[in-house]
Order: sequence, then C-alpha cells, then structure tokens
Amino acid sequence: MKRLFFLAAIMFLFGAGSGLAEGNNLLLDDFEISVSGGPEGTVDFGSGNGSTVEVTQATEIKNTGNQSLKVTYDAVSGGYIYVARGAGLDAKNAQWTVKPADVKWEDYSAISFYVYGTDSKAKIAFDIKDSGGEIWRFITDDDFKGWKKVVVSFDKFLVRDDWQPDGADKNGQIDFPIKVFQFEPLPGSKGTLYFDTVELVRK
Ligand SMILES: [Ca+2]
Ligand SMILES: [Ca+2]
Repeated sequence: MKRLFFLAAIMFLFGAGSGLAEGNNLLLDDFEISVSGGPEGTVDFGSGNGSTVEVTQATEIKNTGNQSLKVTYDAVSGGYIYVARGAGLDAKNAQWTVKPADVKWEDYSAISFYVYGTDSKAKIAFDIKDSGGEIWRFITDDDFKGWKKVVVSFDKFLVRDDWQPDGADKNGQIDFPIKVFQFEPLPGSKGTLYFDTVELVRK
C-alpha cells in the first residue's frame, strides 16, 4: 500500500511537472472532424469569380492525430477561395479545440501550422481575423515537398489592404482574442494542399 502511494505521488509530480514545463504550445486545431460545409458545417469554405475549392478530411496524409484537412482547388485570376475555422463564422460548427476567449493570448507570440506541399509554386495566404473583425495576412510558398511547419509571429501579419469585411474596426492593430484563421491558395495555381496542427507558440 505504501509503495502504491509512493508510485502515485511520483506520477503526480511527473504529471504536474510536465504540465508546467515552459515552451508548451497550445493546440488550436487538429482537424479531427467530419468535414462539411454550409450553415451547419464544420469548415467555413467557399469560392467565387471562377475559382473552385473542395474540402474534405484526409487520413492517408496527416501530421498529428488521425486526419488532416485536404484542400483541392483551382484558383483563377480574379477569383477567390476561403477555408476557415474559428468562432463567429457562418458555419456554426467550425470552432477550434479551444475557445478564443479562454486563451491567455499574452503568453503567445506566434501561430503555426503544418502544410503538405507538392512544390507547385502556389502562394498560400494564411489569414487571421482579430476581435475587431479586421483581417490580417501572411503569405507562404508551396516550394517544398511533404510536411513543413510554418511559424508566423504576430508581428509578421500585414493588414489586408485589398479587402476587409463590413464592420471591421480597421484600426491597424491586432486586437486579441484572434477568432478565426483561414487558408487561401492565391490565384494562378491549382492542386491539392493538406493542412494540420495549428498551434499557438509560447513566448
Ligand atoms: Ca490532425
Ligand atoms: Ca483591429
């Protein structure tokens, strides 16, 4: 009995220690979902002006968990695509693993995600929407093959000057909590991309 208690105490200490360890990132989204679109959807996605997009879950190619988000698209000149997850979207069931308001944003300096590239030379926008409804953008290139971790410091996002939603505060600062992230393969490319493991990076 005494020995069991000792073991339990050691396990408790070990557990508490690893929980307090510095450098822990916070998982926002692992895409372990049954993908659907529309008002009841788990992903807010769509396209317009001639571009097309299909979004499904993939099990054959994934980074963490059992699935990734598979995006098959054709992005034409003048068209647009959006593939978004987060709070307050038209798709009611697109929430992250954590609620934006529950995150201690001051503890984090960056957001990261994994993308599976095919060296297609596509440009991929990664946008965030702040609590004032303002959209911020970072652009990365599909110039590699396989999984790659993309880390974006909050100060590397640029405010979108081509479009902002109605009601955006347009104050030129990122207001926390961030509520949404979205992927957009930019015009002039087509193919398939996979995304997985969106995290906040601890300071
Ligand atoms: Ca996953
Ligand atoms: Ca703002």
